[in-house]
Amino acid sequence: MSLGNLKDVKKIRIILHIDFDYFYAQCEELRDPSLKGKPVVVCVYSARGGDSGAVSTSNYKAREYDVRSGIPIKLAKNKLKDVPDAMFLPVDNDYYSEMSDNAMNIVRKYTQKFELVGIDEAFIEVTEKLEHDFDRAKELAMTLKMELEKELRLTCSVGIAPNKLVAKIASDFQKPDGLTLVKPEEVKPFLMNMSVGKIIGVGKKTEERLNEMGAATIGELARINIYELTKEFGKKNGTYLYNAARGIDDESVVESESITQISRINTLKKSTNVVQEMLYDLQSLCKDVHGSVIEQDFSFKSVGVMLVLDDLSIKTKSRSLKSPSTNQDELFKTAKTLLEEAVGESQLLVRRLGVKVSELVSSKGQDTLSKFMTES
Ligand code: TTP
Ligand code: CA
Repeated sequence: MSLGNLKDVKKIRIILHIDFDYFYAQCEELRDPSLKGKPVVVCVYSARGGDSGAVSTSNYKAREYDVRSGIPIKLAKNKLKDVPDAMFLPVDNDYYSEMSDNAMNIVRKYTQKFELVGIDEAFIEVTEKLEHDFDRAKELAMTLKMELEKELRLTCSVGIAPNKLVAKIASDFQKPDGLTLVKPEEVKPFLMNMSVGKIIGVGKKTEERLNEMGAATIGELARINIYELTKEFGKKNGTYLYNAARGIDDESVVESESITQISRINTLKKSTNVVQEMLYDLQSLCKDVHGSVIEQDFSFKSVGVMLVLDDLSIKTKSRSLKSPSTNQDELFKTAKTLLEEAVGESQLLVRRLGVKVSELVSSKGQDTLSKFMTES
């Protein structure tokens, strides 16, 4: 290999885009496993009452009936009128944020270069960590997917590519539960027949205009010269489209603000509903969470427990403290009270137990709770 080529290899990045499948609806299925197999439609009901409002998302069963994000609830009900087991549920943003925190904390463990781009989406860069090896990136993605499945029972789709643009298109390529690797030499053929609407930032209007210009696919877009594109869309957007058509994108993975919560989950040796039998695990989870809080110079203002019950449904409870704390004993006592309450409210055995702290405050006194960017 010539020195020139070696320099090029060094420049090539490995970026993963992780996108959770039918996220809100998947969270609902986790909380209530009896929903599995039924069409599930998560709805944002408007203040006008009745069925006014729009669909937030739906699971893949509901998508078979063409029920998707953004359509009116009334229309969704109409499409599913002959399906008696179709379920319409209201959004529960706090719960989805909590599931997102849990999921993203797992993703974050894989690299420092982590960028949160939505409640259920993140980019990570692993170029140096994996020494420029795309095959190792595929192994890492499989391990990550397995861990998310094992720890949280969540599925996601992952795209691996030399840049953010292609990684995002790749994660969408084999949904749900997908994994798509696009090596540098595969970028061009991968994009060729893809609709121009797949390019990040190309909405309905731009897509229509591009179609009128004879570019329905990215391959066709690549045949339009830069002058024509900048004339039509302006210098910035025209250049972006010109590069995107060639799979070129230099946007870096911008490390997201610090974490919003710290949590640990354990599978109990034996499922039980006797709090006394869970105290050893609770103590050790609190010790681990506390260790991590101290290591990162945080204090916490909220404590929570999460129980995975024998039917795999999830029960969570959390409580705010009077003031931010760094005290392990306070963490344990609060978690124990929450555990007692949660167990008291459920008939089922507890299979897995989790402890989390949130509303983290850094030692500098800054509130580090960063809000997610939601698309709705
Ligand atoms: P998406 O990732 O766009 O969709 P999704 O996760 O439901 O499905 P997919 O398997 O195709 O990725 O959005 C993430 C969540 O954001 C989604 O679960 C609900 C919410 N959302 C809205 O509330 N309104 C919307 O119009 C969209 C697109 C998403
Ligand atoms: Ca998603």
